[in-house]
Amino acid sequence: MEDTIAAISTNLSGPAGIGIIRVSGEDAIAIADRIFLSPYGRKLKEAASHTIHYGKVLDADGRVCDECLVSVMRAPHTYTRENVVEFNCHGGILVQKKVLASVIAAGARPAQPGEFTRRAFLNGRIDLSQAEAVMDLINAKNSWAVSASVLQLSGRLSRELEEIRDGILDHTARIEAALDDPEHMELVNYGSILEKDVERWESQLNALLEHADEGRILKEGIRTVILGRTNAGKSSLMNLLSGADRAIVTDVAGTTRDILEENVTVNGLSLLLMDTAGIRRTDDIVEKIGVEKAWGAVEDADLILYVIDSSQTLEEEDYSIIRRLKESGVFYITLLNKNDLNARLKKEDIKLLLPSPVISFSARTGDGMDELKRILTEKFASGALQSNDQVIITNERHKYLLREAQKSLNNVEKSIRDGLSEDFFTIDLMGAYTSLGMILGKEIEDDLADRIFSKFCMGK
Ligand SMILES: Nc1nc2c(ncn2[C@@H]2O[C@H](COP(=O)(O)OP(=O)(O)OP(=O)(O)O)[C@@H](O)[C@H]2O)c(=O)[nH]1
Ligand SMILES: [Mg+2]
Repeated sequence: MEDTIAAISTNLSGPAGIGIIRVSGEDAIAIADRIFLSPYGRKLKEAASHTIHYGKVLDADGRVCDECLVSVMRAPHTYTRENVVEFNCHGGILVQKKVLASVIAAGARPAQPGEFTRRAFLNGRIDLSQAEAVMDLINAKNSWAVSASVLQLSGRLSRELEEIRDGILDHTARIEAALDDPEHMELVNYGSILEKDVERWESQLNALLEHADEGRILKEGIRTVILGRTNAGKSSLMNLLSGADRAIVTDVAGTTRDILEENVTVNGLSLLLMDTAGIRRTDDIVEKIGVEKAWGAVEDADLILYVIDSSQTLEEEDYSIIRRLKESGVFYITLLNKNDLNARLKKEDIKLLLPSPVISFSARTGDGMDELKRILTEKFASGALQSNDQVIITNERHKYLLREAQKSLNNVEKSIRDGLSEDFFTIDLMGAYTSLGMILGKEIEDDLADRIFSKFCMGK
């Protein structure tokens, strides 16, 4: 924490208009002054905080690397709460690397991934859940995931958990004081007072956990399994939705053998699409494994797209699929594919067998796509995913700790109901206090923070 760190904060995957080299630490401004040449002879150390200055950056030999604008931000009102300097140089990869090398030669150390955010955390500007929200925001794959991360970054989750922790501490302190000094403080009927608060906290945690599945969907995408008989057109649908020749399509039954995954966005909704092997009895050992995998994928799907070739009649395999879909409890949509050919199956035929939306579709012409998109958005946007105000838990670590806290609170309730003595309450109260604190990074071992920040990208 004592040294000054530097990294390229912009994306290095290709040339861009601007590249930013960020420097943070006590000496950031002094280091920047060593390599910054102002046409007006200005020194950055004399610059007011949060101002921006035009000049040249020199390398170790005094040669000009680039022209740039340099922002000077003094502690503590910065991202890291330390002195921060940002070189806004040209966005070429080589230019950025040269400017960074020059900053390093002038005395900074290359930053680790996530080290700026780590400093923001260690300096108390944000808590761990907010730091994690920064990473989620950067990695967000769709607009809902962005909103969820922004909400968490704003500290909504932190405040809710802090309030519960305050309450817990309050009760614990009162119980312990009374146990220490029974002559002056009484605990008559304390269980029933405590119970009301515990119940309220439990329902708060419940609400957070109830939306946690939406969080997974937001983050990873809706796990969407494309299921159907061989040659129904599953891989064609995969290609149509992903807008690319992702999967091999042939008229040979049994073309797809393995599960093929692809992230696609439909009306701002991300789907983790899985194309599977066509369902049929087969002696081919590879295909057999593929069919088993397809059945397996149904187990943890959020959505199933059941593809039927409408130019054919239903066969035994279709009836097993239909049975499985009904049992699965997963939301499914049936696509009567190949509607550009002569139909041998009608919507009504399917609706009788399988209560679900049925769409007349063609993976070849794209007919039915709009209806599919409409149903998808309707189902997920207006149904499950429209909890604008609710803090949505997107992080597995948070989910786990919320459940741990819930268990501890359950134990408190049980102790109260069983009429146990008050010191039993405090043990589990403190259990919940600790679990919630771990979400915020208040009770945490260093190696956990290390692990979390090591997953960050460079320069953040
Ligand atoms: N006419 C017509 N042909 C289609 C349509 N969709 C797919 N096909 C054709 O049907 C054949 C099988 O398509 P695939 O997408 O490979 O079918 P699949 O379900 O992935 O087949 P397997 O991987 O073998 O299970 C190919 O020849 C496609 O060109 C469609 O909407 N209309
Ligand atoms: Mg296929």
